[in-house]
Amino acid sequence: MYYVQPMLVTDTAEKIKKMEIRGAGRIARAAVTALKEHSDTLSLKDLAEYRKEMSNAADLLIATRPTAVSLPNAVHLVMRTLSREIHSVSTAKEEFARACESFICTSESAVQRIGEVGARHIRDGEVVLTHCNSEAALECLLDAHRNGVNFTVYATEVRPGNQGLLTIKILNDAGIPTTYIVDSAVRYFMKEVDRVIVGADAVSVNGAVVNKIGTSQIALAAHEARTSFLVAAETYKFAPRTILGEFIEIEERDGSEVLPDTIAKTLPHITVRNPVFDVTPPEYVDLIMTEEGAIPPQMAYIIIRDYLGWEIGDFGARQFNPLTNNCFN
Ligand code: RUB
Repeated sequence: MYYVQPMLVTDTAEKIKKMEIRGAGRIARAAVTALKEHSDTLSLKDLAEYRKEMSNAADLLIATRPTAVSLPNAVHLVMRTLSREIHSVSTAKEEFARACESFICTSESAVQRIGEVGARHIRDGEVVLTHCNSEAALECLLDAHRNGVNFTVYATEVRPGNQGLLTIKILNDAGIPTTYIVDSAVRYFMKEVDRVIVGADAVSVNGAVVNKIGTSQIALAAHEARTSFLVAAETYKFAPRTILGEFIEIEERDGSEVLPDTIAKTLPHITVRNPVFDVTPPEYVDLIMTEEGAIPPQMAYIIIRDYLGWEIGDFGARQFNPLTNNCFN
């Protein structure tokens, strides 16, 4: 039997590329779900062929968006099951399905736990600013609201993808009073803000946070105004390879997302650049809220070593350890 590009894997990869599935946590869960369904539907009997097919599918998914470290981390986390000693395809499939279900469950409960951790930082009467559309950051706001804390929110528009619309819909549905502002108005309003809470696509070993473009400008304005800047990030968004000094690639998308082709073609001397993430240095981050608790950015290495299982000197020799609060442990 030859490799047939699995529909669900290619569909999911396309949706991630086109940002129909977006947000670091959702991307990770969608990729793992596609891999599980692919594995379930394969009818191969030869273990080497099965492993090869799964590895091709994993590569295809990982290649979709370069910045969200949650994607390769999640894929490696489940794929490592297949590098263990296994003697039959049916056992491999069972163990793989179990690892996928475990990852999805762990990832969802991490968001809930981050919500509880983050909600403790939001107090009555406060004004919180959020940027983009982060499940983890929003869960902090929703949890605080469920606990009866009265606060208001500034939510940014998030050009060019307008993810702010998703955010204000969620906040509106929850009944949280929110003011919607354009990205460039952040510094204007910062003096009224008590706390910024954003999500993350990746966190590097030195505690630098990669998140939606504009986040680092918001951090700068928060720093200037002495406003606390909090990041909500599951441990599987921490980037082990940054221990080796590897940089996290910043995705640059097509300029037509910023300036429609119909206009661009009338302006032949104009080039559009569209980086979609930026890096906030650790000096501007007060706390990173993970499912293991809130940590200062300087503790990012501990998360990579103790919760993801990578250590300096270990590269190449080890794979990821299971996440500690794995639903099946
Ligand atoms: C999404 C974004 C989010 C992080 C965290 O960017 O920057 O803040 O992914 O989200 P895009 P979550 O829309 O380009 O994917 O907490 O949901 O994982």
